[in-house]
Amino acid sequence: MKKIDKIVIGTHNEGKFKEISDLLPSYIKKISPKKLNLPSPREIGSTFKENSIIKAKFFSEKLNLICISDDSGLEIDILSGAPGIYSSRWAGPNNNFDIAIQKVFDELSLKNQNWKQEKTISAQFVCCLTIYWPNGKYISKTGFVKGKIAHKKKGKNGFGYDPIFIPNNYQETFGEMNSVLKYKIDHRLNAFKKIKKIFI
Ligand code: ITT
Repeated sequence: MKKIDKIVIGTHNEGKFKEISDLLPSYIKKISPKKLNLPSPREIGSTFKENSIIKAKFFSEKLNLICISDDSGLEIDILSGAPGIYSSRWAGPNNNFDIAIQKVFDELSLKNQNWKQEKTISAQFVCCLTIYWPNGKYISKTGFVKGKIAHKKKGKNGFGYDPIFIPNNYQETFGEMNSVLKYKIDHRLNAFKKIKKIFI
């Protein structure tokens, strides 16, 4: 297979763009659809995998280039996996994660008023990465990181739900954690490990 020397990172999310850029070899030229003013496709899939393929196919076809895309989110066990594929949508049209995180707390309180006193609120971050080639070939792989929901927001690092997610075997939230450490244990790395041979 021809070595990949240029790739579209098919996301409008700057946190994801940076993390995926750092996972890829430095010699690969990384292209941002946001910088090209390309809008995102509608995420009409019902799984992370379907939405990840929709994004990768869309940007690959628009630019006639190989694209890697990510569909990801937070699944909370006692909320039956919500927000799940709606993780981004819980933040509303202005992508406000104060709103999304408040919604998580409100939904947990609706389920159980005493959720802070009860046992651990287990959750996981999920990420499906898809690499899509202009000839229509693609590969999709999913990775996870398990953890629990913090009782309040903590930390200013990262993005999205990072301030309320404490990964298993750690005491601090992803929002408090140094990004170098987060990148070594998270769902995106675990998905990437399953496809990285493509880049070797
Ligand atoms: P693109 O579709 O343009 O990639 P998006 O942010 O809308 O950007 P998703 O539809 O995949 O992406 O939504 C994923 C959401 O899940 C994202 O907005 C975050 O809120 C959350 N999320 C995913 N990975 C995360 C991480 O590592 N840390 C914190 N939140 C994360």
